Amino acid sequence: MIGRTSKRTGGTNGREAPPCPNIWAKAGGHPCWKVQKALDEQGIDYEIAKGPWPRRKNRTAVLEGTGQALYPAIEFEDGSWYREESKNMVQTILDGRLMEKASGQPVA
Ligand SMILES: N[C@@H](CCC(=O)N[C@@H](CS)C(=O)NCC(=O)O)C(=O)O
Repeated sequence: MIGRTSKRTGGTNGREAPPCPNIWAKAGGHPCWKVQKALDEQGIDYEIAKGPWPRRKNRTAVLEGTGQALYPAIEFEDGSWYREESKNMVQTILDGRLMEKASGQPVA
């Protein structure tokens, strides 16, 4: 079951909380886990969306979103996607730049 997280709004300061991403992963896969761990360290709320495994050609959501079939990939609430080599994804997340990747533009 794959669900997109519902939009959450910020607390009393009126600031809207950043979009809450879905991370597409194969549970236990090392690159996926590294990215998940980085999200945890940054306190970023996310949901795991388990994609089809192992059949690459069935991974249509990831394929359509990122133009390739590898996990992990992050789908933002606005429908945009972010996928890089997991070590770059980890760096981006730890630098606090993940939300810059939620462009509103599908990565294609
Ligand atoms: N070098 C890539 C490796 C990504 C990777 O191997 N991901 C695994 C799952 S964690 C995968 O999707 N493998 C594709 C396959 O075996 O079909 C990275 O670090 O992002």
